[in-house]
Amino acid sequence: MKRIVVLISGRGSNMRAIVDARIAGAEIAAVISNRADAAGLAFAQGRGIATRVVDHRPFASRAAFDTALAEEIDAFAPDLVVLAGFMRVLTDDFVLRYQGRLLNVHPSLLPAFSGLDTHRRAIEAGVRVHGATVHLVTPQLDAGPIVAQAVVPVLPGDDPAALAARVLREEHRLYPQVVRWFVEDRVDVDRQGGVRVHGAGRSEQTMCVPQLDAG
Ligand code: NHR
Ligand code: GAR
Repeated sequence: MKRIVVLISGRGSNMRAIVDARIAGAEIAAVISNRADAAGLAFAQGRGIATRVVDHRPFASRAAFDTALAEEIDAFAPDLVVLAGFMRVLTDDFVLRYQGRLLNVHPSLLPAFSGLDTHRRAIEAGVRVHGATVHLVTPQLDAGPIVAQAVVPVLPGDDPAALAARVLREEHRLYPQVVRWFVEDRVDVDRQGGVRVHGAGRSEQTMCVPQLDAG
């Protein structure tokens, strides 16, 4: 059984998609939030999953917060740590501790629009396609090896909320699938940071969702 710890900060809909995917050979060992009011915590509790809160605010430094967070994580001895809407930048030491088994979903087609407020920035830039990226986390923000991406159109009249909702639907398909690949030990990263998934079709690592005539 592969043990997974999921880190959230809020709604937790990606965490929920991973839980609901009921990935064979995987156990969601814990859901940990840096915010006590994260809606995702109640969902996890309802499913009998252990939850923890490590509030970042009382800590004097990012390093001190990350040390406390790592202690909580390590108590669950995870094989995989999944960032799912987790909103704190992590220190190099934290990232290196989980290197190769730390995943994130980012709401853009990286390397475009790393950082925050991606949907508004995509609309303002006038890009015709946008999407989501699942990547391995490295010390440099949003720059780790890309495992899979999902593409959605930017449609006339989109506001950030409409575009975010279109992207989020694809995150919910993409992220559980990538977690499944890790659980099945099918992911290889080469020295250049290229990611190969054994036995996956091209359309699985590159999800294109044209829906160009959708509302
Ligand atoms: N940490 C490292 N080292 N590398 C990455 O690739 C990381 C990471 C931590 C989080 C998720 C990321 C995203 O997908 C992620 C990737 C938060 C911020 C941020 O600026 C940026 C990127 C991501 C998550 N957070 C503010 C901070 O001061 C706080 C913002 C808030 O609380 O709302 O940490 O986009
Ligand atoms: C998702 O769209 C995720 O990609 C994004 O926040 C949302 C979280 O939703 N992540 C980031 O912006 C990380 N900086 P969720 O809590 O419902 O999964």
